[in-house]
Amino acid sequence: MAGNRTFSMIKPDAVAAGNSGAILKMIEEAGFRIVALKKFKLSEERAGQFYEVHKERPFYNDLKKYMSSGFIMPMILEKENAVADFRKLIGATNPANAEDGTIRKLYAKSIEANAIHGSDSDENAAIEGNFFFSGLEQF
Ligand code: DGI
Repeated sequence: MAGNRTFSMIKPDAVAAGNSGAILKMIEEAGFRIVALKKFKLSEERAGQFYEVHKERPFYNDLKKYMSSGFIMPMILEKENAVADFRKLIGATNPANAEDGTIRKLYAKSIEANAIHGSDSDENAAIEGNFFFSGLEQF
């Protein structure tokens, strides 16, 4: 067994800044296997679906606009203890609070444009992976 899986997505600010390669390198060097990966733009509607849990929050409209403002790179990752280890690698939601050496500390621009997403539970990892990838793409 190669471990379990999490879902991640490099966000528009980091792709636009040319940091996707450096971020993928950090992910691989931290021991994650990239199971599936693609790059495209989300519509505002699809971005809103992805962040539906936040639909009552004051930042929801801005978040939808931001997440559809440029290319994103969704991916499925595999490693022992994938969800928790990946959250550690990316750091706190607000980069001002992220620890040194984390992806968000290095590359995030703000609490909204925070470079990368990482699922917060095994259940959400499966839901979010299925949102972006068909079963055929998840071997
Ligand atoms: O799981 P996380 O991405 O670390 O954080 P989350 O699930 O609480 O929030 C999802 C995204 O929503 C987060 O990556 C950026 C955005 N967000 C969260 N809190 C705020 C926010 N955006 C703004 N503008 N203000 C916030 O307080």
